[in-house]
Amino acid sequence: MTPAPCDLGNSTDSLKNSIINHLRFTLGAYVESASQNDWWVATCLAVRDRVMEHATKSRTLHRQSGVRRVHYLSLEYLMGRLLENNLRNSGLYDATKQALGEMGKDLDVLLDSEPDMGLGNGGLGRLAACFMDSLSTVNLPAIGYGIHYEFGLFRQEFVNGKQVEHPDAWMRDGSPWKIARPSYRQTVQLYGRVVQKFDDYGHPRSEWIETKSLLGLPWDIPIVGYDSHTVNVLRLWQAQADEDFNFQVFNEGSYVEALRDKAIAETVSKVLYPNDSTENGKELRLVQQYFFVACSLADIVRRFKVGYTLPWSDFPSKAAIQLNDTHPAVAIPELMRILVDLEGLPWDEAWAICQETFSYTNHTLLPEALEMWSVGLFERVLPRHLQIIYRINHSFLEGDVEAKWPGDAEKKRTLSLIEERGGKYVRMANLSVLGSHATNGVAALHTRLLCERLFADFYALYPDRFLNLTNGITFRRWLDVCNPQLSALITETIGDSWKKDAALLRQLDPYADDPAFRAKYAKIKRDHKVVLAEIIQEECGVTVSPDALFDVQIKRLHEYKRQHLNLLNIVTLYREILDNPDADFHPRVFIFGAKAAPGYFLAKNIIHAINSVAAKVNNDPRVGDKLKVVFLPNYRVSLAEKIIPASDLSEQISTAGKEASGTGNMKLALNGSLTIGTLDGANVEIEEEVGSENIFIFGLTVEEVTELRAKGYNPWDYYWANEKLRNTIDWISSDYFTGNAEEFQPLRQSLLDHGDPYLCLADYQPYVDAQARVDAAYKNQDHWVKMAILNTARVGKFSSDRTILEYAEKVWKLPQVVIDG
Ligand code: BZD
Repeated sequence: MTPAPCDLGNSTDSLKNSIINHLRFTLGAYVESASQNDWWVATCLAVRDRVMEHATKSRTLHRQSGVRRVHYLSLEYLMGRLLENNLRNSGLYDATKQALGEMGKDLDVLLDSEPDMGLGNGGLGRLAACFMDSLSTVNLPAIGYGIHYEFGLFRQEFVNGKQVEHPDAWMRDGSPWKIARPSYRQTVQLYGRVVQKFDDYGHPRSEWIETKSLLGLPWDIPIVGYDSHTVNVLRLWQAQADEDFNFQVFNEGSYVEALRDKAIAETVSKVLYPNDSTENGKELRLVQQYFFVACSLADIVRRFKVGYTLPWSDFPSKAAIQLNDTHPAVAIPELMRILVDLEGLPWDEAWAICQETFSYTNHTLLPEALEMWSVGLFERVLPRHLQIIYRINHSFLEGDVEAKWPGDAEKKRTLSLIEERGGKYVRMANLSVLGSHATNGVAALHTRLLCERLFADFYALYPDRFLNLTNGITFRRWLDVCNPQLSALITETIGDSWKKDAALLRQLDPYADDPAFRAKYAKIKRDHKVVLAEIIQEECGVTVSPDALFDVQIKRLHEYKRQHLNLLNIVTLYREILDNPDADFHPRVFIFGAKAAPGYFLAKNIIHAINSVAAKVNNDPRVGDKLKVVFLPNYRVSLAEKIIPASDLSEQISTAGKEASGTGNMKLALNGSLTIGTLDGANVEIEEEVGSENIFIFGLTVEEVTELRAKGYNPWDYYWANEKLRNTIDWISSDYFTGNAEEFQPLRQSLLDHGDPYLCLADYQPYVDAQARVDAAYKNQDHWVKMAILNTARVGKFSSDRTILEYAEKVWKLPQVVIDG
């Protein structure tokens, strides 16, 4: 008889027992002398035990019922901390807090000691993390696949105002959340060459030979949904050396040589590339992409083959595969290789299966971010995949393209999977569109521009394959976890159903007119500002008043996001305060958080400029409390969770047409921070939801940007026409801020000599005017709070549960499968 597993109850006593057992038997520590880290690990493990039960149940039920599952392929997952989210989602928060309290431990202190799991750069990686939360919450059968990076996104420090990068050893001490699954290890081939062989019937078959191999060890992280028993997993692959490969060398006594190869193999999953908007064409990056894709597809195929013997034509009815941008697009030729070379399917049949299986999300319109691989490099690393891509391309250009535009060489050139100008490159975006049945943009405006511009010819050929799926955020982490006070106020006012149906937040609308509710709402905001002021004091050594307006710009540093436009306004205000000390200006704290890609010179120059202006402004006695500027170092998910609830104003000021969607804009609006923004990305939809009277919109529209460029944009015209602007730029590029007039010449040159590619000068005056409207509005606190409440009440659309349910319905055709408790 199989003995029953021990009882894992959710009571305080049961949790206490589990924590103590883990301290003693897993960690070998005495309760009396256990370290803080021991307590944190033991608590995580106690929670994990309870979660794993549901993970096993979910997996078993999904397998037994034979439902289709979605496989989310992403090179990045920006998970942040997991303990608090898992506690709140699973309903164990109160009991655990009490259990620890009774043992003399403070849960909040433990929560704050957890290192962030920062396996992503920015929006794209965080979106993947929000989606994993929603998939479990709305009971969809899903598996996330990615890379188990040893080092996540670098840790940022400022030295003399300049960014310095350090490695992020997030799991140096291990992580209690991940579980190794050695029995599902996979072997991956790379390099080598292709030969033609013939099978017993005389049919030609390609064989990929003389390859190098690499092992992938999967680590599973359970993903707990809110108030649901579905626990999906995130499966991350770690690269290891294939020991057989080195056996010979090893036996010959070349011990050190053999270990050197092992070290080389392990570099594949060593570190996350820190670029969020330019491709670098590095071989290791391509190897990373193929490594995780090949492991994941082999895993998906393994699961398809276990248990039942279905024809391959049934594969898409069991497995949907979502490509998070083009980074995993090599999955398309990889599935073709599996089906044609290994399984012997006819080409056309295999291609139909591929298109039915894959769908692709585009996250950028920036031309420099579109992924392309040089044909030479691609051929060396993945020779068989290149052949497959050539054949796909040939059938496409001579088939559908020729049929629609007979003899049109120009159409063939733009639609080809191979870019031929200036060297030959594989275009991963074209491959992704062609190999999928659905391509989506991430906000309405972005999707429109994809159809009209980036993929116009593909759209003309296959209009039904394009759709919009506006991004969303998980309201659990971005309200319940990061702002439990506001979450509690909402629940006490309208009940807690909003946590699963965010549209219900609209019920808060009438409370904007209720002075008692407004007072409570305003107090919560102020309390968060007090906490953030302490963090600012600690991190930046700057004293700020919680009564000032907290003006926040948090996102990756990029010219198109225009942190430097924000800086132009700050310097303009600085001068105004000096010129006109008695002006009625409400005190403001400008708060930045941003990492720059280590090789992005101008982005680093902008960080240095902001820090240098901050140093002057913050120490100028003539300014006093009126203006403070702080750049919080090492922006990351756990820091965002502290800044967002304390923010009054949300800076979303990208050049129209450049930000695909943005998701920080949604998090800030949800927490009652009013947006000052351009009509770009999801800002357009935020305005539609909250009402134009509750947002500060300014600047050129996409059409106006196009028009201005067509007629010839010259930033010098704006420079000479606007004295304030001229003085501002001249001042920044003088020696005033650092003692060295050379320091910010790169910034000045970008704005003037290099043509101001993101139109900061054109949008400068409208932005300064919009900021003046903000200042005036903030002076009427009652009205401001009302607007803030209406933002919280009206952004229900931006819940990632809504987004995920749309993917499930329109793209994946997935059933919801409820798991019993
Ligand atoms: O994706 C971002 C977009 O810039 C945002 O507008 C959008 O809201 C989010 C989510 O859809 N894109 C990224 O974050 N991109 C990257 O991080 C990235 C990473 C590696 C290589 C290229 C881009």
